[in-house]
Amino acid sequence: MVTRQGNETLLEREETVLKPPPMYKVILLNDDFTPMDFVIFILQEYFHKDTQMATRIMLKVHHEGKGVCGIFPRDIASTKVKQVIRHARQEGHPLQCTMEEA
Ligand code: TYC
Repeated sequence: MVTRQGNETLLEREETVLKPPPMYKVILLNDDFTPMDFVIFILQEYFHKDTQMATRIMLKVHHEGKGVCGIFPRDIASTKVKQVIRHARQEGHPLQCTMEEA
């Protein structure tokens, strides 16, 4: 960006002008079939939650229909969604995972 003060022209460094990258919430959705223990395992394995926090998030999803697992840049969020769905399907569970801009 260029600003003028009297006769002087100031050029700001580019990083101070660029917006931070958009961030995305990774969201787990409830269903009637995926075992609670598997959802807790997913939250520990892919989102680095301890047992207490993983259990808390799983129960929130179970009771309220959805819950946030974490907030990441777009590529990382997208990779996590794919990894979670692939792992769930490998185990025969219908667990759904999605992302939305934070
Ligand atoms: N509702 C599931 C059950 O009763 C548990 C569950 C929790 C499933 C969270 C999915 O994202 C989920 N076994």
